[in-house]
Amino acid sequence: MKIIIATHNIGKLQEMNFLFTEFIPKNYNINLVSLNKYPDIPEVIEDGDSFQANAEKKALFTANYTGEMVIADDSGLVVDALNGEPGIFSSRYSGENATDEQNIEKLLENLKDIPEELRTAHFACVISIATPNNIIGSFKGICNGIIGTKPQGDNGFGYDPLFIRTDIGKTFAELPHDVKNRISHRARAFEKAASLIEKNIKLIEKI
Ligand code: ITT
Repeated sequence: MKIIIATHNIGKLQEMNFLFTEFIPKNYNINLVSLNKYPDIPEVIEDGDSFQANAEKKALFTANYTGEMVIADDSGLVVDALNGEPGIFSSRYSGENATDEQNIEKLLENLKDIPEELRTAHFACVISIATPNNIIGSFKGICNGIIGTKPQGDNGFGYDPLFIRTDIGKTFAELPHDVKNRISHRARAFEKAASLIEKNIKLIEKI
């Protein structure tokens, strides 16, 4: 069966694929499809005031447009010394269509006078599940760390090269994919969502 992942972000899609193999039994034969397979779908304006509001808006709109079961993720980096910025604006921190590199540069500039002990932050992720006209559930996960003073590592996406897990002493971008994907905010949210996702797969597949 087909499940739509309501994202254009390839990094998120790869992590979702990993999380499905970790948390959903393999016998369902699921094909995860991103919005890149729907080039004509209108863009969802992410004007909610929380990760949950934006995740639910993306999930419901996409379910209504495609007629399929949808999983949407709204996520971002919450930096304590910046009063929670960039937060829900993480993907467009340095402007619309900003690249990861530009966002990283802006974050480093805004934190340049902040000492290490005050560079605490967390990643947050809300995963919402929807079918046409129906939000089935939303689940939040967070992951704590600190913001480094220069980008390190080539794995992952977004702010991964700056986000240091203090217990491991490495950025997310320096960790192998499977290690990040077991401890991340997205993994924590998916873990909570998994049984409801499975229940709906069974309902749709009439298993
Ligand atoms: P979609 O809306 O199409 O899913 P997006 O990248 O715009 O793609 P969001 O609006 O949820 O998605 O913004 C999330 C941003 O937060 C993302 O672009 C990254 O900059 C950052 N982010 C979220 N999760 C991350 C992670 O695991 N590692 C690094 N950065 C992450």
